[in-house]
Amino acid sequence: MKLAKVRLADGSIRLASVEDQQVRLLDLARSTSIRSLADILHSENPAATAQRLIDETSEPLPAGAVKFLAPIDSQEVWAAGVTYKRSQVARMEESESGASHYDKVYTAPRPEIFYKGNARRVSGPGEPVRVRYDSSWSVPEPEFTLVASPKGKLVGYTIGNDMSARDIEGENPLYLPQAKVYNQCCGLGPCILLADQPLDRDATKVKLSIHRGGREVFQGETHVGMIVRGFDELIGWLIRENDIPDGAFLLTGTGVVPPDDFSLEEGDSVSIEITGIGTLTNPVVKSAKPV
Ligand code: DO4
Ligand code: MG
Repeated sequence: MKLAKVRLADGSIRLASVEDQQVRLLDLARSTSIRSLADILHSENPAATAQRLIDETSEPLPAGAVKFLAPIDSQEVWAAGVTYKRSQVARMEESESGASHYDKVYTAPRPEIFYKGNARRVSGPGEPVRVRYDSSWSVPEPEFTLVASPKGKLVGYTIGNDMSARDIEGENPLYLPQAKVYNQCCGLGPCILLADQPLDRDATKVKLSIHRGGREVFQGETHVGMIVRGFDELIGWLIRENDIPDGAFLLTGTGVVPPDDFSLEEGDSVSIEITGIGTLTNPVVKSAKPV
């Protein structure tokens, strides 16, 4: 089952299940304990909880009749890095001083995990993602994203865009938080695929397409089977001495890296498609340097 947060034509925000381009609204008033997306995700059986809350009295809506929002409320967003060989190679090329760190972390028992933000920094489908005005080399990072409950249980999957300023990151590894965390630095959505069925990692493709002026200027593809780490392994490291009382999204790293002469520009459109989840598309904004 896929869970989404949607805005209806009357402006109200509702949770919904999505199947075959049909949206079925959930009625939270049917429950005394479920008040939010987090409550569904953190319940014993999220798929059964959502199914129970489907409002059978209302007609299914076509997906085009609602606006999909980022499927997040109180959760934190974290990201793992250098989990694909492609990312290890790209980081070593971009960073003279940091190359050996990227090399080591790819094979070390402890993965790279960093804080990416909260709902305030996240853009849902159709909302802008940002290139920092002080970066001249920025890229999207299309990432298969895990949804973890407060107990560290893997409850779902979604699409994440770990927007990254490669010049700032490459200049000095200590600048990583500034390269990764800023306004509108993360895309999430369009929905959460609940983890109630086993996932075929090799069959789960991650495709990135970037359009400029109506023309595709980059496209690349990988699959989740290329991630060098297990999902439970990554969540295990995330929650080690680090409580996530509201649950968390964990982006699992990028395996698609545009060529080194490519940087996003204002007006570009970034689309990330992941098998079984859908497509997350965001326009890119970049402000002029303030005077
Ligand atoms: O170490 C830099 C960040 C790595 C990253 O974000 C990725 O591999 O996706
Ligand atoms: Mg990344």
